[in-house]
Amino acid sequence: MKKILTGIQPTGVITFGNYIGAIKQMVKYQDEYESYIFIADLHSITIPQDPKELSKNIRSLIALYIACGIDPDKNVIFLQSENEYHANISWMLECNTYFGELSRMTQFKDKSKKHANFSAGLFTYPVLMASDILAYDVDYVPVGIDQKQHVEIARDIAIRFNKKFGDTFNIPDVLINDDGAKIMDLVDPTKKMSKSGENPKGIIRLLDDISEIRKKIMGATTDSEMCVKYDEVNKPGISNLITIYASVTGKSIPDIENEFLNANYGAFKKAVADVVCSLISKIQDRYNELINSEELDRVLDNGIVKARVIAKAKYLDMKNKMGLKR
Ligand code: ATP
Ligand code: LTN
Repeated sequence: MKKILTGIQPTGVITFGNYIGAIKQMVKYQDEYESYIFIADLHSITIPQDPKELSKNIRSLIALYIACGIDPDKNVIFLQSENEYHANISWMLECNTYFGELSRMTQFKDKSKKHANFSAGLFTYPVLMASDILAYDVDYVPVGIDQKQHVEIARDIAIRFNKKFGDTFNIPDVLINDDGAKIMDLVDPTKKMSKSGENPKGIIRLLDDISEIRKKIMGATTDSEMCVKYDEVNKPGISNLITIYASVTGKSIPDIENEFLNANYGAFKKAVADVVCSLISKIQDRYNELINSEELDRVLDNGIVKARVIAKAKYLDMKNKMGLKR
C-alpha cells in the first residue's frame, strides 16, 4: 500500500479553506493509502506563539481532525513535537541543504517581510518539513498548491542525500487536491481564505457560531451583475461562492450555474449558507463530544508510538551512514 503524510500548523482555528484543501482530501485518501497525519506544532513556533493559546489550538485541532472524519483506525495521528526524531533528522538534513536554495523559498520571502525580526527557524522551516516527510518514506504528500515548493525541496534534499550517502530515502511526490479547490476570503475574494487572515468577516472558521457563518456568507462580496456565473477574473466573489457550493455538494460548476440561472444573489447565498452551515454544525457536534474526552489522548498516545518507531529507524540509519558513531 502506498503511503501518504500531511500536517497542519496549530496556528489558530482552522478555516473552511483548510477543511476543503487539506482535511477533506485526507478523509478521501484514508481508504486508499497508509496514512499519516500530524499537528505541525514545531513549525508553528517559527512565528512567535502564545504558549497557552498554542496548546489550546493543538488539542482543538486534533479534535477537529477527527470530527471532520479523519478516522484514528485508518490514520496514524500524532503530535510532531512528541516525536523528537523529526528535529534530529532535520539537523542532519540542514547540514545537507544549501543556504541559497532556502533563500529561494517563496513562503520564507513572504513571511520574513511581515516580521521585522524573524527567527532562524522561519528560514530552515522547509528542512523540518522535509524531515517530516522523509522520515516515513512516504510516496505522496497531499498539500495545497502553496506548499508545492516545500515538497519539491524535500525531494531535492532526499536525492542529494541518497547520492552522497547511499540509498536512504524514498522520493516523495506532491499530491495537489484534484478539484484544485482554493477557497478565497469572503470579503476580499482575490486573497486566499487563511487562518491568519486579518478580517474575521472574510474567514469561515470551523468553530465559529453557525449564525455568524451564515451572516458572513450572506455578507460576502459579490458584484453588481446579478448573474451566477463562474468567472474568476471579473466575478471573483461569485466564483468563490460557486467553488464553496461545489465543494460541499459535489455538484459541477455548469450544473450550479444552471440551478441558479434565474436566481438572485440573495437566494444563491442562502443556498450556499444552508449547505455550509449544515456541514459545519455536524462537525461541531462531534467536536463538542471529543474536545474534553480521553479518547483524544488515547488517539495521540497510540499514534506517537507508531510514528516514533518509524522515525527512529530512519534517524539511526542516517546517523550511521553519515559516520556519526564511535
Ligand atoms: P496560515 O494563515 O497560518 O498560513 P493557512 O490557513 O494558510 O494558514 P496552512 O496551515 O498554511 O493554512 O495550510 C494547511 C493546509 O490547508 C495546506 O494543505 C494548505 O494548502 C490548505 N489550505 C490553506 N488555505 C486554503 C484555502 N483557502 N483553500 C484551500 N486549501 C487551503
Ligand atoms: N508547511 C505545511 C505544514 C507541514 C506539512 C509537513 C505538510 C509541516 N510539515 C509535512 C505536509 C507534510 C503548511 O503550512 N501547510
